[in-house]
Amino acid sequence: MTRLLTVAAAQLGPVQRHHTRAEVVDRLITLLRDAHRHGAELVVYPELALTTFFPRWYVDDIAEADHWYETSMPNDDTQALFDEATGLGVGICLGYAWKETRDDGSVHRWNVQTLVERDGRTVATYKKTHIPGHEHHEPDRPFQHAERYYFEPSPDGFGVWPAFGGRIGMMICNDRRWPESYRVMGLQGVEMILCGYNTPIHYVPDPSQDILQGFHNALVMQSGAYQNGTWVVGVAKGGVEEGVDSLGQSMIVAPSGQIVAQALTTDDELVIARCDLDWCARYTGTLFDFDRYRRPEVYTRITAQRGVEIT
Ligand code: CDV
Repeated sequence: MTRLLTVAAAQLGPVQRHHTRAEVVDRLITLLRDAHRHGAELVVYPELALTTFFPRWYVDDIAEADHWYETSMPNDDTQALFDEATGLGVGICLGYAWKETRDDGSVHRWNVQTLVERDGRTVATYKKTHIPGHEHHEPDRPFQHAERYYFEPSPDGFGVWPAFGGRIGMMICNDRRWPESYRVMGLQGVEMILCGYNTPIHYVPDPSQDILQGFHNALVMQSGAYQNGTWVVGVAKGGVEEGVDSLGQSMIVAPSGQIVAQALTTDDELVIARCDLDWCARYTGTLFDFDRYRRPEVYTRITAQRGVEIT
C-alpha cells in the first residue's frame, strides 16, 4: 500500500503594513477551504505569513516592533484559522514571528513555523536556524534585511516528526540554501520538508544575483530533495510588498528532484500535489543508501569548522 499525502503550498501575495491580522487570516482561510475542496490534507503557508516582512525596517528600540510578534499560538487573531482547519480535518503549517518570555524573565524572538495535525494537535514549532541579513542599521541600503536584529538563530537545529503518515521536517527560507539543512533531516529519515520563504528579488550585497533568484530557488530545493530522497514543499510570500518585489515560484519537488507543481503568479495561489511518501525509498534505498555509501569519517570538517580554513 502506498502512503499518499495531498499537500497544498498556499502561496500569499503581498501583505502590506496596513493589513490587519484579521484580513490576512481571512485570506488564509479562503486558501484553506479551496485546498480542502481539492483534497488537500496539509496546507503550508509562507514564512511570517501573518504580517508584512517587517525586518525590512530598522527601529532603534526593538520594543517598538513587538506588535509584529505573536506571544501565543493559536491566539485571538488566528483561532478562527485553527478552528476551520480542525473542522475540515486539514493540517496546517504556519510561519510567524514569536516573542517568547520565559519563566526566568528572559525574552527571545524567533522566526518560526508551527505544524498542526489534522485533528488540531500541535506537532512541533520549528525555529529558523540560518538567520540572514544584518544586525545593525545599514542606512545606505534601499531597504533593510535586519533579520539578525529581530531574530535569534535556533539552538535546536532541524527536527523530523512522525505526522501525516510520514516523517515531516521543517525549515524556513534561508535554511533552504544550505545543504546541511536537508542532510540533517535526511539523516533522520525525512520524507517531506516544509519551507516558507520571503525572498526579495533585489539582493543588495550583490545585485548580479537578482536575475538568478528563481534559478537559485529551484536549484537548492531540487538538489536538496534529490540528494536526500525527500519531498520538498517551498511556499512564498511574493509580489510587491511595501515597494519590495519578492519571488513567488512556490513549488512542490519530488524525491527525484523534479518539480511536480509550481505557482504561476505572485498572488494568493494554491499549488497542490498528491505525494507518494513511499517514493522516497526509491532514492534512500538505492543511490542514496546513506548507511551503505556515506563516509562520515572524512566529513569531520563539516561540524568541526565554520568558515573556510586554508591549510
Ligand atoms: N527571509 C529570508 O531568509 N530571505 C533570504 C534573503 C535575504 C536572501 C533568502 O535566503 O531568501
